[in-house]
Amino acid sequence: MILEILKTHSTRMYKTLTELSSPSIVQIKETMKSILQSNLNKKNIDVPQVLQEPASTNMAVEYTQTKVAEDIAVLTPNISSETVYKFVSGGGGDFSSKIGVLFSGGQAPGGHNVISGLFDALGQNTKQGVLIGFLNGPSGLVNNEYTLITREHIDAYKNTGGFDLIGSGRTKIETKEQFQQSLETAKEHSLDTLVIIGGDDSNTNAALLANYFKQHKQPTTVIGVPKTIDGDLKNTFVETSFGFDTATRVYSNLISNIARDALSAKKYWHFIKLMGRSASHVTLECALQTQPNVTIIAEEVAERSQSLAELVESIADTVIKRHKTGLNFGIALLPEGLLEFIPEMKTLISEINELLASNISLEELPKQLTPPSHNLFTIIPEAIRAQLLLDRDPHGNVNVSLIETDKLIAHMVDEYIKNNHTTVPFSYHCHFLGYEGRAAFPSAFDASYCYCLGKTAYLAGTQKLSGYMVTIMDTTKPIQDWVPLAIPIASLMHLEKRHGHMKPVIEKALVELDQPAFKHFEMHRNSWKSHNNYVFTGPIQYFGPNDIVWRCTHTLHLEKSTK
Ligand code: FBP
Repeated sequence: MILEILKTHSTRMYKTLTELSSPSIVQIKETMKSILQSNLNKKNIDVPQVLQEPASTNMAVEYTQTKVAEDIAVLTPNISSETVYKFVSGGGGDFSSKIGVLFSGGQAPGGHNVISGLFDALGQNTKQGVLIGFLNGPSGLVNNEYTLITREHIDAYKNTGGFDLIGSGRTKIETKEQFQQSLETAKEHSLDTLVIIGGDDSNTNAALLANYFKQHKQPTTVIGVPKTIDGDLKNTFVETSFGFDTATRVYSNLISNIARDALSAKKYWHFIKLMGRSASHVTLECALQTQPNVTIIAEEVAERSQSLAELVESIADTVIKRHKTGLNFGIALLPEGLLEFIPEMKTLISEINELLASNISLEELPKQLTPPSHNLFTIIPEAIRAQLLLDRDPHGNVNVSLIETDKLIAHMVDEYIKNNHTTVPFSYHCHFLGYEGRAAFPSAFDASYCYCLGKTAYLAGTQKLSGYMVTIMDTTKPIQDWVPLAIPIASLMHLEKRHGHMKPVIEKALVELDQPAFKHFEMHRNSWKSHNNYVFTGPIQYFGPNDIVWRCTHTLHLEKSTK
């Protein structure tokens, strides 16, 4: 079938069948697979009834109405529908036969299942279907670099983590040329549907592309899929982004292993920084799963306008109190984005950014800081000061995510104790948990959720819902009761200042302090501080009793059970 497609398909990039295969598929031979991978590749995934049926027997009906902000509607006039759709049996849509798909941004477990769901839906609806994977993120679309996805790929990648089947990237489609080149790629392949699997920025890109395609009469339907381990792409209709469940379970297993080591050795404090570029959802979820002694939630620090010194003192206070009851060890969780939520630190970082932009020398820079920022700069350990000055992001700004917050805080707690409580023994280790969780085999939840998202993306394409994001509601219920939806991406967007310019973006969902997950944590954290209430979660289980294999996150469970 592939050779036939090749003959009829555009030849700009297609050469031979061998060249078409991405290198990774050639490498994945059965002998190279772990026993777990072989079994997971073969594992079936349940879907609700509506996603089992061919697209020709499904239709989208109104679920509810939402709102698109006026300033966003002006910027995206071609995709400003305010109807949220639900997919149900009956009626019938068209079917898409040429679909393009790409990953955008950081890896998140389950991505390959979105592609598997798309592939299976495509195969179920047409024998002539082509699924084109654009390589290494949005740049693959812009530069028309791609591979054809085949049954062989799906059989080797189903239920695996990572994005290595087609790769990912962080290119943003921003310039006129990039939009036009993307349109040319869509036209060249006669794409019926383009599926963009990404986070807030990537889904914003999906909406802007959809708007551009419509404006230029390009009939490709653009659909977004909510991905990010950070968990900050969620709203009334998106209960969770995919990957959050698996990543937090991987981290929780590692945290609880460290906790058990601490409990055995009784001599170390462990400072563990957890990924999550801005929001603290990952840290909060891991705290709920493992019950460590100290957990810092960045959104709370901002709410209380805590200074770095106050934060350090509050952690040292727990160290000292535990020491008084004979416990000279503990576990502290810190979110990756913490520094930007400490008001004085945020000011310091923005002053450094402005000075860096003025091309001032690094020796001169500290002298030009305002007195409060200068004071703060001087109490920060030297290694961290160097990171503040030397590590830059692509825009030339301080690369906050590279700053070793765990070391900064642990070092300052150490200094504080040495200066004020000389008799308290304090030894510490620092850890950063991030990449360990982004490419793990997806949990049963993420595997099913993602496969359903892929199938729903196919349906949304057949219904021509361009500029929509697919999502699944009621995921704490049995799979048969899951509700596949499509929501207008424009309704999630607002204008925000980014690098000095107002841009339409999807607002990141931060941890809300009045919501059930934080409230539950707040209610229990004092007892976790003084006792050893660690919960040892163990690794993710993929086979076995349902109550071990099948769990949703504490965050989702708490949010849904209090509604
Ligand atoms: P996405 O928002 O693209 O899903 O990526 C999230 C993330 O995993 C953050 O938690 C982390 O700060 C960042 O990616 C790391 O980025 P990189 O992979 O470029 O090092």
